[in-house]
Amino acid sequence: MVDFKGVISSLLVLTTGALIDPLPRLSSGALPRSLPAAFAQPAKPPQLDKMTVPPNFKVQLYKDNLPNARSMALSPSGILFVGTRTAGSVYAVVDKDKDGKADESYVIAKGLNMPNGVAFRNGSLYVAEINRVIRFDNIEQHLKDPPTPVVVSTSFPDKRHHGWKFIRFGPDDKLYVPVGAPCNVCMRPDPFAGISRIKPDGTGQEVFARGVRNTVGFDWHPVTKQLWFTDNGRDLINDTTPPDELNCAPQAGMHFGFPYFYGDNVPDSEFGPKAPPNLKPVPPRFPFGAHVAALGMRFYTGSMFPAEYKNQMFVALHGSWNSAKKVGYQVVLAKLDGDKVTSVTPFMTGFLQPGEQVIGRPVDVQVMPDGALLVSDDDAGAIYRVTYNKPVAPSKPTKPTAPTKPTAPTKPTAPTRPTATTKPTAPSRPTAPTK
Ligand SMILES: [Ca+2]
Ligand SMILES: [Ca+2]
Repeated sequence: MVDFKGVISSLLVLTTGALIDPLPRLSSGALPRSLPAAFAQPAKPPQLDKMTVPPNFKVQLYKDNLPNARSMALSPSGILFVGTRTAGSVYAVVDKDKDGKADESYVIAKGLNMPNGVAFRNGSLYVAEINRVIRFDNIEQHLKDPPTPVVVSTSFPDKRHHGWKFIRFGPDDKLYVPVGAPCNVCMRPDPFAGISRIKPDGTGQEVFARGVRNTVGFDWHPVTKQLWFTDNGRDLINDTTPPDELNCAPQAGMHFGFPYFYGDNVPDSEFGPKAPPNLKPVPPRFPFGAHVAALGMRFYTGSMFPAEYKNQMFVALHGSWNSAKKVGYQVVLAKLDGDKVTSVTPFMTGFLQPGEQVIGRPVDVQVMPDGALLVSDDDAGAIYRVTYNKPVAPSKPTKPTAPTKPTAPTKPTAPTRPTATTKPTAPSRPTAPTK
């Protein structure tokens, strides 16, 4: 629950780097440029008991009171950095005693312009706002007194529509920075509707992929190192068209269709005819439902979950905002066979309760060093931790019963089978002559 007494006091005292209690405010005491959604509409208390995961998995609370918690990035020392969209803040979350529950959180920055994207490299936290990327150096040692950020790049468009970013460093040590289409559907020049990348110092900006309407989550396959990313389909066709997409970009220079084609290269009624004649868009590897809002995704590289989860994808479906029937609102598991998606099944559900009651909206997922999976929820302002416990309980009892196995030796007593020979005694049936 949001502590409104705490809110009021924090209006006066909270400064950058302070412990969160519970809503960030400008040091002047004024509201940040972007009013936290959780303030205008108090964050919902996380309802763990309503979350459902497969057998032997468990959902616990990693951290609450993180208004508008969105994208996550983990430092090598295990500090979790969390970006926001409407709240304008960036948080650091620390599990000091490594017991799987965060103990401390800090406001690293506030009043930023939709700082949805966070990435970590060589001791520095990179944060993507709408039109720029900034960097907080040696941040792990300065959670309480974060440095003034270094401006890495200011060369991204300032359009707020789909302008918030998910960012990550790729295997090539470049920072991947998408720029969404500044519209529902429209044609715009580079770098709009694409994924750009820059060197860590901000130079060398180039477009890596085109025809991407708005990706808010991507990861590289742990083995093939190919980029996989989600993409949100356009609105205002109908409730079932077009699909959100799970795409793969094994190399630079590919085009993924937008705005000319969607899904399995279905031409958009308005923009399909305007497609460049030689365009060969790459169809999605998997079409999610329309409007599910596929956002954060990661390959599972941990060792806590069963082996079948290794190198498979978790994808957060944030949930629809304009579908007549609410869809999404869950974390799904996308399984691969080679580079083909073979199944997509619910993994964590319960965000959408009966009667279309929304109690949370998953945004991003993060695999922790111990193999647990974190899930951020910008509606509840919380981060959940999903763990797996081997079903040891049932196997133990069987062991004790093992002593009964000696009964197995009774099998050797199978020699009693010779009783089968008693069958021959069946001939004794002829005794039937008793007839
Ligand atoms: Ca702890
Ligand atoms: Ca596409």
